Amino acid sequence: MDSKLTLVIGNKTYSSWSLRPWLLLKHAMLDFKEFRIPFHSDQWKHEIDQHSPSGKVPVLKDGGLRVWDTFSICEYVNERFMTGRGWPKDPSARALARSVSAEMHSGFPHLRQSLPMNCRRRFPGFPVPDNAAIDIARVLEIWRTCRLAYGDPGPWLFGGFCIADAMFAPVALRFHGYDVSFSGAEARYLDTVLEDAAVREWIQAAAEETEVVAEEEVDWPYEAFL
Ligand SMILES: N[C@@H](CCC(=O)N[C@@H](CS)C(=O)NCC(=O)O)C(=O)O
Repeated sequence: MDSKLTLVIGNKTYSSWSLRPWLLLKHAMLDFKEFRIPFHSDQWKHEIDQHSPSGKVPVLKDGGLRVWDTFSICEYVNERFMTGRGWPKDPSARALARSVSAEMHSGFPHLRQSLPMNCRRRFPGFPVPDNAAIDIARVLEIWRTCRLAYGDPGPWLFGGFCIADAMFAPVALRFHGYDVSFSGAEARYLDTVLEDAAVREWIQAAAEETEVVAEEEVDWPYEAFL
Protein backbone atom coordinates (compact mmCIF):
# COMPACT_ATOMS: atom_id res chain seq x y z
CA MET A 1 0.00 0.00 0.00
CA ASP A 2 1.21 3.51 -0.81
CA SER A 3 2.40 5.51 2.19
CA LYS A 4 0.20 8.43 3.23
CA LEU A 5 3.25 10.16 4.66
CA THR A 6 5.38 12.55 2.61
CA LEU A 7 8.24 14.56 4.02
CA VAL A 8 8.99 17.70 2.04
CA ILE A 9 12.70 18.49 2.37
CA GLY A 10 15.43 20.71 0.94
CA ASN A 11 18.85 19.70 -0.41
CA LYS A 12 20.26 16.84 1.64
CA THR A 13 23.65 18.51 1.41
CA TYR A 14 22.51 21.63 3.23
CA SER A 15 19.16 21.22 4.94
CA SER A 16 19.88 20.48 8.58
CA TRP A 17 16.24 20.99 9.57
CA SER A 18 15.11 18.47 6.96
CA LEU A 19 17.51 15.85 8.27
CA ARG A 20 16.03 15.86 11.79
CA PRO A 21 12.49 14.56 11.14
CA TRP A 22 13.78 12.39 8.27
CA LEU A 23 16.05 10.61 10.74
CA LEU A 24 13.24 10.17 13.24
CA LEU A 25 10.97 8.67 10.57
CA LYS A 26 13.76 6.28 9.55
CA HIS A 27 14.47 5.20 13.12
CA ALA A 28 10.75 4.74 13.73
CA MET A 29 10.81 2.50 10.63
CA LEU A 30 7.89 4.34 9.09
CA ASP A 31 7.11 4.11 5.42
CA PHE A 32 7.25 7.60 3.91
CA LYS A 33 7.93 9.34 0.64
CA GLU A 34 10.33 12.22 0.19
CA PHE A 35 9.64 15.27 -1.88
CA ARG A 36 12.82 17.28 -2.37
CA ILE A 37 12.77 20.93 -3.41
CA PRO A 38 16.28 22.34 -4.01
CA PHE A 39 17.00 25.74 -2.43
CA HIS A 40 17.20 28.76 -4.73
CA SER A 41 15.76 26.78 -7.63
CA ASP A 42 12.86 27.73 -9.92
CA GLN A 43 11.01 24.78 -8.42
CA TRP A 44 11.44 26.30 -4.94
CA LYS A 45 10.27 29.67 -6.17
CA HIS A 46 7.15 28.28 -7.82
CA GLU A 47 6.20 25.39 -5.54
CA ILE A 48 7.24 25.98 -1.94
CA ASP A 49 4.07 27.89 -1.06
CA GLN A 50 1.92 25.00 -2.26
CA HIS A 51 3.63 22.69 0.20
CA SER A 52 4.63 24.78 3.16
CA PRO A 53 2.53 27.35 5.04
CA SER A 54 5.74 28.85 6.48
CA GLY A 55 7.58 28.86 3.15
CA LYS A 56 10.27 26.65 4.72
CA VAL A 57 11.15 22.97 4.90
CA PRO A 58 10.62 20.46 6.43
CA VAL A 59 6.90 19.80 6.16
CA LEU A 60 5.24 16.45 6.86
CA LYS A 61 2.10 15.61 4.92
CA ASP A 62 -0.12 12.92 6.39
CA GLY A 63 -2.96 12.54 3.92
CA GLY A 64 -4.58 15.97 3.86
CA LEU A 65 -2.86 17.17 7.03
CA ARG A 66 0.25 19.34 6.86
CA VAL A 67 2.58 19.59 9.85
CA TRP A 68 5.49 22.02 9.66
CA ASP A 69 8.43 23.14 11.75
CA THR A 70 10.85 20.45 12.92
CA PHE A 71 9.83 20.21 16.55
CA SER A 72 6.13 19.91 15.82
CA ILE A 73 6.78 17.28 13.13
CA CYS A 74 8.81 15.25 15.62
CA GLU A 75 6.09 15.60 18.27
CA TYR A 76 3.41 14.59 15.75
CA VAL A 77 5.36 11.50 14.65
CA ASN A 78 6.02 10.56 18.26
CA GLU A 79 2.38 10.90 19.28
CA ARG A 80 0.73 9.49 16.20
CA PHE A 81 3.06 6.64 15.22
CA MET A 82 5.49 5.89 18.05
CA THR A 83 3.20 5.70 21.08
CA GLY A 84 5.56 8.05 22.90
CA ARG A 85 8.76 6.09 22.14
CA GLY A 86 10.27 9.16 20.53
CA TRP A 87 11.22 10.37 24.00
CA PRO A 88 12.91 8.50 26.87
CA LYS A 89 10.53 6.61 29.16
CA ASP A 90 11.96 7.89 32.45
CA PRO A 91 10.33 11.26 33.31
CA SER A 92 13.60 12.93 34.38
CA ALA A 93 15.41 11.73 31.27
CA ARG A 94 12.45 12.83 29.18
CA ALA A 95 12.48 16.31 30.74
CA LEU A 96 16.20 16.66 30.01
CA ALA A 97 15.77 15.32 26.47
CA ARG A 98 13.03 17.88 25.81
CA SER A 99 15.09 20.71 27.34
CA VAL A 100 18.20 20.03 25.27
CA SER A 101 16.11 19.52 22.13
CA ALA A 102 14.35 22.84 22.70
CA GLU A 103 17.70 24.51 23.36
CA MET A 104 18.93 23.12 20.04
CA HIS A 105 15.83 24.27 18.22
CA SER A 106 16.01 27.84 19.49
CA GLY A 107 19.72 28.37 20.09
CA PHE A 108 23.30 28.12 18.83
CA PRO A 109 23.04 30.93 16.26
CA HIS A 110 26.80 31.37 15.81
CA LEU A 111 27.38 27.68 15.24
CA ARG A 112 24.62 27.66 12.64
CA GLN A 113 25.82 30.77 10.92
CA SER A 114 29.56 30.09 10.78
CA LEU A 115 29.45 26.31 10.29
CA PRO A 116 26.50 25.70 7.92
CA MET A 117 25.72 22.03 7.41
CA ASN A 118 27.41 20.63 4.32
CA CYS A 119 27.22 16.84 3.96
CA ARG A 120 29.37 16.77 0.81
CA ARG A 121 32.41 18.68 1.92
CA ARG A 122 34.81 18.49 4.82
CA PHE A 123 36.97 21.51 5.68
CA PRO A 124 40.20 20.37 7.38
CA GLY A 125 41.72 23.00 9.68
CA PHE A 126 38.67 25.26 9.47
CA PRO A 127 39.14 28.33 11.73
CA VAL A 128 36.16 28.28 14.10
CA PRO A 129 35.20 31.82 15.21
CA ASP A 130 35.24 32.50 18.97
CA ASN A 131 31.49 32.95 19.29
CA ALA A 132 30.84 29.63 17.50
CA ALA A 133 33.41 27.97 19.82
CA ILE A 134 31.23 28.99 22.77
CA ASP A 135 28.21 27.31 21.15
CA ILE A 136 30.31 24.22 20.44
CA ALA A 137 31.45 24.00 24.06
CA ARG A 138 27.83 24.12 25.21
CA VAL A 139 26.79 21.36 22.77
CA LEU A 140 29.64 19.17 24.03
CA GLU A 141 28.57 19.83 27.61
CA ILE A 142 25.02 18.72 26.71
CA TRP A 143 26.22 15.54 25.03
CA ARG A 144 28.48 14.69 27.99
CA THR A 145 25.74 15.36 30.54
CA CYS A 146 23.13 13.24 28.73
CA ARG A 147 25.51 10.38 27.99
CA LEU A 148 26.86 10.21 31.54
CA ALA A 149 23.49 10.55 33.27
CA TYR A 150 21.26 8.49 30.98
CA GLY A 151 23.36 6.92 28.21
CA ASP A 152 23.38 3.31 29.43
CA PRO A 153 22.51 0.99 27.88
CA GLY A 154 23.02 2.13 24.31
CA PRO A 155 25.19 4.53 22.31
CA TRP A 156 22.73 7.44 21.93
CA LEU A 157 22.27 10.47 24.20
CA PHE A 158 19.66 8.65 26.29
CA GLY A 159 20.70 5.08 25.46
CA GLY A 160 18.23 4.31 22.67
CA PHE A 161 17.71 6.70 19.76
CA CYS A 162 15.26 9.50 20.60
CA ILE A 163 14.17 12.90 19.28
CA ALA A 164 17.12 14.57 21.02
CA ASP A 165 19.47 12.53 18.79
CA ALA A 166 17.56 13.63 15.71
CA MET A 167 17.89 17.24 16.86
CA PHE A 168 21.67 16.99 17.38
CA ALA A 169 22.57 14.82 14.36
CA PRO A 170 23.20 17.79 12.03
CA VAL A 171 25.42 19.35 14.70
CA ALA A 172 27.46 16.16 14.84
CA LEU A 173 27.84 16.31 11.04
CA ARG A 174 29.00 19.92 11.34
CA PHE A 175 31.63 18.92 13.92
CA HIS A 176 32.92 16.24 11.56
CA GLY A 177 32.79 18.53 8.54
CA TYR A 178 34.51 21.51 10.15
CA ASP A 179 37.18 19.45 11.84
CA VAL A 180 36.10 20.22 15.42
CA SER A 181 38.20 17.96 17.63
CA PHE A 182 37.33 16.62 21.06
CA SER A 183 37.60 13.36 22.99
CA GLY A 184 35.85 11.15 25.54
CA ALA A 185 32.11 10.41 25.69
CA GLU A 186 31.40 13.23 23.26
CA ALA A 187 33.75 11.79 20.62
CA ARG A 188 32.20 8.34 21.01
CA TYR A 189 28.78 9.91 20.53
CA LEU A 190 29.96 11.60 17.33
CA ASP A 191 31.08 8.18 16.04
CA THR A 192 27.64 6.77 16.86
CA VAL A 193 26.02 9.42 14.68
CA LEU A 194 28.53 9.04 11.83
CA GLU A 195 28.17 5.24 11.82
CA ASP A 196 24.38 5.22 11.91
CA ALA A 197 22.94 3.48 8.82
CA ALA A 198 20.25 6.14 8.26
CA VAL A 199 22.75 9.00 8.64
CA ARG A 200 25.01 7.29 6.12
CA GLU A 201 22.10 6.87 3.73
CA TRP A 202 21.46 10.63 3.96
CA ILE A 203 25.15 11.46 3.38
CA GLN A 204 25.28 9.09 0.39
CA ALA A 205 22.24 10.78 -1.14
CA ALA A 206 23.83 14.20 -0.50
CA ALA A 207 26.98 13.06 -2.32
CA GLU A 208 24.82 12.35 -5.35
CA GLU A 209 23.28 15.83 -5.41
CA THR A 210 24.67 18.16 -8.02
CA GLU A 211 23.43 21.61 -6.94
CA VAL A 212 25.96 23.96 -5.38
CA VAL A 213 24.23 26.74 -3.43
CA ALA A 214 26.78 29.53 -3.02
CA GLU A 215 24.93 31.03 -0.02
CA GLU A 216 25.39 27.76 1.91
CA GLU A 217 29.09 27.25 1.14
CA VAL A 218 32.07 28.52 3.14
CA ASP A 219 35.23 29.71 1.49
CA TRP A 220 37.81 27.17 2.66
CA PRO A 221 39.73 24.29 0.99
CA TYR A 222 37.67 21.12 1.16
CA GLU A 223 37.76 17.37 0.65
CA ALA A 224 35.02 14.73 0.43
CA PHE A 225 32.82 14.51 3.53
CA LEU A 226 33.44 10.83 4.34
N1 LIG B 1 12.13 26.60 12.61
C1 LIG B 1 12.10 25.87 11.36
C2 LIG B 1 13.27 26.28 10.53
C3 LIG B 1 13.14 25.76 9.11
C4 LIG B 1 14.18 26.35 8.18
O1 LIG B 1 14.77 27.41 8.45
N2 LIG B 1 14.38 25.66 7.06
C5 LIG B 1 15.30 26.13 6.06
C6 LIG B 1 16.05 24.96 5.45
S1 LIG B 1 17.08 24.08 6.55
C7 LIG B 1 14.54 26.75 4.92
O2 LIG B 1 13.47 26.31 4.56
N3 LIG B 1 15.14 27.78 4.31
C8 LIG B 1 14.60 28.40 3.16
C9 LIG B 1 14.14 29.78 3.39
O3 LIG B 1 14.19 30.26 4.53
O4 LIG B 1 13.72 30.40 2.41
C10 LIG B 1 12.10 24.37 11.65
O5 LIG B 1 12.46 24.01 12.76
O6 LIG B 1 11.70 23.57 10.79
